[in-house]
Amino acid sequence: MSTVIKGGTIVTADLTYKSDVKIEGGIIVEIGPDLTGDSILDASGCFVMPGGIDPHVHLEMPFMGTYSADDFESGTRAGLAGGTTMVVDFCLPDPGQSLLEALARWDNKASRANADYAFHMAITGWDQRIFEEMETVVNERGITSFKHFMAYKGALMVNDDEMFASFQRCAELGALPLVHAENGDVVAQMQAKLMAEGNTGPEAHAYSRPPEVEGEATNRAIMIADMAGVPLYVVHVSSEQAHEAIRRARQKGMRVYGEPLIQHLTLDESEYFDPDWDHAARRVMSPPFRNKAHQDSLWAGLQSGSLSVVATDHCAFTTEQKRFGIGDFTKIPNGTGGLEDRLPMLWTHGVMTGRLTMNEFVAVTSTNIAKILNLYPKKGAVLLGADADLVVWDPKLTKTISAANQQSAIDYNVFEGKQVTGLPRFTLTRGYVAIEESTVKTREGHGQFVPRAPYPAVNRALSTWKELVTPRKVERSGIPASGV
Ligand code: DUC
Ligand code: ZN
Ligand code: ZN
Ligand code: ZN
Repeated sequence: MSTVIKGGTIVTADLTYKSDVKIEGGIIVEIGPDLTGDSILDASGCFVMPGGIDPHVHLEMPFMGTYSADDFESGTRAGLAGGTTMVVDFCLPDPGQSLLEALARWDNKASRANADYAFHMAITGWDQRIFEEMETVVNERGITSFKHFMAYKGALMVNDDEMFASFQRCAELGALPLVHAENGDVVAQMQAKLMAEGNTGPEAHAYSRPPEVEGEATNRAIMIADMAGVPLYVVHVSSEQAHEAIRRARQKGMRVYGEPLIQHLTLDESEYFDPDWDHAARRVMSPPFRNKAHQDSLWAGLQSGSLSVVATDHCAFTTEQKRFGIGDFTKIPNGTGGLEDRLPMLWTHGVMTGRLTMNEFVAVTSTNIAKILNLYPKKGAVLLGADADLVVWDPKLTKTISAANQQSAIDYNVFEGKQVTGLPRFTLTRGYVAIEESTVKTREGHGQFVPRAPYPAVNRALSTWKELVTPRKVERSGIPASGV
């Protein structure tokens, strides 16, 4: 059985050209004019692009005393409805739990996915067993990226010594460290002070995590990565301070990648001052939304290439869950949705406004992260032999975003009421048409785990950007006697 996507214009990170695409056995087998096949998908007036890859989601995540409400089934369904064909979730071991035991739990949860997925492994402590298990995680499980939380003191946070040890291990294994860069010690103090002063509402969340805590941690993580001789990926870059640190590192020749979120690009801090407690609490995430100047900085970063990827940090909680934090903003579960809306919002606010070209849109939603995570060209490409994870994008389709017609399991949407132009006519996951305009035909369990190869030690181009210093001992003829 073959399928031909007919009459569309292919848009990749590099090229825009008219061509048909033929799919068989879940992969792209032919690209060219006038192709024939067993079934035809009409792409006239549409752009045929690599499906979106969201490298930052938390599905059914145990966090802040509860679980995020979208699981791998509803989360990947939401993704497909919005043109996203692959997600990368964070495997989060419980305190003291073996990485491999945690992975077994994640394998089980993810078996319900409607689209392909990979994992990052979180490092939330440090000991000999973790050091040893990291090798198995990389070489036997194909998980080649490790996440470090510099915030969430007393829970997920790692200290600098743990982070440095893990970064060095990543360098040895050809793996990529990721950081959530906020200074968790400073945040904890700010939270305590705000609460003591009676600032208990969701607006205090933003005051407790100013741009400086993000800028400081980003700089620190970059310097520690440089010491370890490893590249670095900074998740949810929300401020000019963090972006500035990344720009400077890249300008010096370091492989540091920055990932802004669609939420930070399009929503601002005024949301936290809404008189409706629920409205504000539903938008509590870390880092918090910022002001217009920070947003402009993030857009500029995407345009100039100093920021590489647009993600969502999809971590959805219901209104009921958000209300755990009534009277104490530090207990509001952190996180918002976004999986279904990332591509339409970025197209509307990026491509339609002229801030991004269509090719840049494909780069930052799919191809760049496929390259960074060593998934390319299986994912993120319209090439012969690539997986047929494709979106047939209709630039004329419009809708008003609303919780009333979303796939996500939660009861609201942070983009509620926003009009978007540009939506999938079809979304294909390994050749299977999971979305046909507004008809959802997803298949639970269709999604497969995608293992990744480490970055080879013989070619340290990605693993090391500089020679590490080997300590040189000085032979001395005489050493003074100790003591007096
Ligand atoms: N930030 C969030 O808002 N939610 C999940 C984890 C995170 O770092
Ligand atoms: Zn984070
Ligand atoms: Zn509201
Ligand atoms: Zn996250």
